[in-house]
Formats: sequence, C-alpha cells, structure tokens
Amino acid sequence: MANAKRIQKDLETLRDISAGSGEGTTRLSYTPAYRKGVEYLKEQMRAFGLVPHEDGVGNLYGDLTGQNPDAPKIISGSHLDTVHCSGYFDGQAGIICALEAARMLKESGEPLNSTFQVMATIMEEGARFPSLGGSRFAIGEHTEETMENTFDMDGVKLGDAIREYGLSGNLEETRRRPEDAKAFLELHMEQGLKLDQTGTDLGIVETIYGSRWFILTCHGATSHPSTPMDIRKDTALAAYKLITNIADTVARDYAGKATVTSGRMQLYPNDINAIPSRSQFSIDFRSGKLEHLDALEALMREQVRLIEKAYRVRFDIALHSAAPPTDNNPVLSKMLEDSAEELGYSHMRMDSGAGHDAMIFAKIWNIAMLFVPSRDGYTHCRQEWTDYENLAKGADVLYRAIRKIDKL
Ligand code: HGY
Ligand code: MN
Ligand code: MN
Ligand code: MN
Repeated sequence: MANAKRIQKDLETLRDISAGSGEGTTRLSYTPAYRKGVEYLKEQMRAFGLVPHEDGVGNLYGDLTGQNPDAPKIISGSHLDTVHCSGYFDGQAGIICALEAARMLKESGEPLNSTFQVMATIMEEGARFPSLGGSRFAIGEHTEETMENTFDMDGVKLGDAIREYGLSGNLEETRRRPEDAKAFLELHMEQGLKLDQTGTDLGIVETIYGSRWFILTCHGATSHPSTPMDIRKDTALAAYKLITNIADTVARDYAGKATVTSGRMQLYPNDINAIPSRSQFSIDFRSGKLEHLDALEALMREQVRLIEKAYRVRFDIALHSAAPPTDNNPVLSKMLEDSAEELGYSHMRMDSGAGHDAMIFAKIWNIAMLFVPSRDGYTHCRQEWTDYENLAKGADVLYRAIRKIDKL
C-alpha cells in the first residue's frame, strides 16, 4: 500500500523549496524555484531506480524501465508549476502520487512489461506563459515559432526564458508520439466541493471542461475625473460594465453549465484621479460543452459592440489560449473505478471544471483522470488542502490500475 508519510515529505519539501513569498507556494516556469523543484524530483526518482530526463522545454520524465522497453509506456503525472501564491497540492500531488506508485512498483519486486514513466510538466498554469504550454510542445501543437512570439508579463520571450534556464529548446527531443504510450493517467485534486461535501474518497473524471481565455484591451482617453459622464471615454467603467454584463448573463442563463471569471486587470495610467485611457483584462470561460463556449464568445463580442457605442471606446480582443471539452477514455476510467472498488474506497463519477494537461495529451494518447478531495474546495491559494491519507488512496488506485493496464 502507498506510504502517506513519503507523500507528505515530498509535498512539504517541494512546498518549502518554492519561492516562498509567505503567502503560499509560487513556482513559476523557468525560475530558480522551478529548477530547485525539478532537482528534488530527480533525486527522488534516482533513489528508486527511475532514470530522469528533461526534454527541450523543461518537461521532466522519470522512467522505471519495464521488461519490454520497446512496448508503449504507461505514463502518469501532472504539472510542477503553480499560479502565484498557490497551494502545494495543485499539480504537485499528481506528480508525487505517480512517483509513489513507481516506488510501490519497485518495492513489489514484480516489474511491469511496459516502462512506467512519471511526468512533471512545465507551463501548465497560465501564470507566466500561456497555459498547458509544456504539454502542447510535447504533442507538437507549439512550435519554434511559439517560442519566438510568446512573451510573459515582463516582456521576456519564451525562447529566451527556455535558453537562459539552461535548456536546448530542441523540439525533436521534446516531441511525444501516439505510439509512445498506451495510457496517460493524471491524479489531481478536484478543485471543487463535491468529494469533500459528500465525504467521497475519489472521483473518476468523465469530461474535462474546455476553456477559452481572452485578453481584451479597451482604448479610450485619459481625462480629469470631473469630465461629464456622457462625453468621457472611460476604459475602466467600460471594462467593468462588460465583465458584469457577461457575468450576470452566465449566472442567469448558464447556471451549472458554464462559468466566467476575469482574474487579471491592468489600468493605464492607474492613478486615482485620472480616467484610464487604457484597460487590459482577461476573460476566462469554462464549459463542458463546445456550443456553450461558442455562445459565450458570441455574447462577449455582442456586448463589446454595445459598450463601444455606449462608452465611446474601442476594444481589441485577443484569444490567449483555448482547449476543447475532453472526454476521458472509458476503458481506463473503468479500470480506475474497478481499482477503487476492489480497494474498498468510495468513488463517484464527475466532471472536471478545471483544465489539465490530460486534455492536451488526449489528442495523442488514451487518458483518464482520478480526483482526490479539495477541503472546502479551496485551490490556487495557501488554504489548498488534501489529506495525505486520501493521496495515499489515490496512489493505491493508480498502482492497481497501472497493473491492469500493463496486462492490456
Ligand atoms: O486553469 C486551470 O483550469 C488549471 O488550474 N490550470
Ligand atoms: Mn491550477
Ligand atoms: Mn492543476
Ligand atoms: Mn493539470
């Protein structure tokens, strides 16, 4: 059975070596904190005979070689990067539970036929570069051109960040092929309330919600706050009106079907007593149905037209990143479910409101996701929490499902 103490030690060590800003865990891609996290994982991999290697953009792999090294691999993992001031379970728990499954495989003395590969992806969060970047490079969706025309909030080019971090940026050694793997499994915290509120040990994911992120720039004119309301070109009020009109519509017409958030807002010149001539902000749509994402994008564009007229401003709309709703492989999901059942762990079928690397790997491999509870639904903050015993149950299920997949 999985060792909850080992899981705890790994997660708390990773937490303590991140860029501790006091307010939670911050480990952005291509930073010194990220490098320290990768080196720690490599040590833990080597200690159990896994051979670690990083690809050209910073995805880390650890191989527990099987009896038939040429057979398609079984891969499990998640992301090592975080949003700012996050918790230390999001993404990280999936890596450590995959590592724990590898340790259990090693300790069992019964090698698999396939190589089991633990994976830690980079750039999954959009906190520095657009989200799901490591996996998109791995499947060939991102190219050399992406490295040259993608910048972080400080204007650092992605290609420079990769090279300055000490990686080759070589996409040949980064590329993963359909024939590489027979399964990709991602354990992740639910980042919602269902498992916690129902006291259920594990979630078997059916659909991963799709996402569509936009960056809108509103252009107006700086003027004095005493400028009459009906002639000013106030890009902040226009932005707030747009966001609340969209949010009110989603809350009213898409309850339980879609959500919207605006997590980033920048105003220029950002002074109390100057009407902003420019606002730049994000819109993040999520839904399990493509038609809802399309309808919400159309709603946003319609609202932009109305507000441009009413506020005498102009909007630019840029798509920042998008991923379609993604179904999990039913055979692999059933194996996770049967494994939980055989172990006597409670489980339920559910969707994932959050996006994951698994939805990108689903384009080339069969994927399945296993959820562990998020206490009170907290995530992307210091309060994020999953009991270590629950993570051990997740690792037990991963281990058992890996054995089943190996016999396919
Ligand atoms: O944004 C997400 O859904 C995930 O936390 N990267
Ligand atoms: Mn996240
Ligand atoms: Mn995550
Ligand atoms: Mn993920």
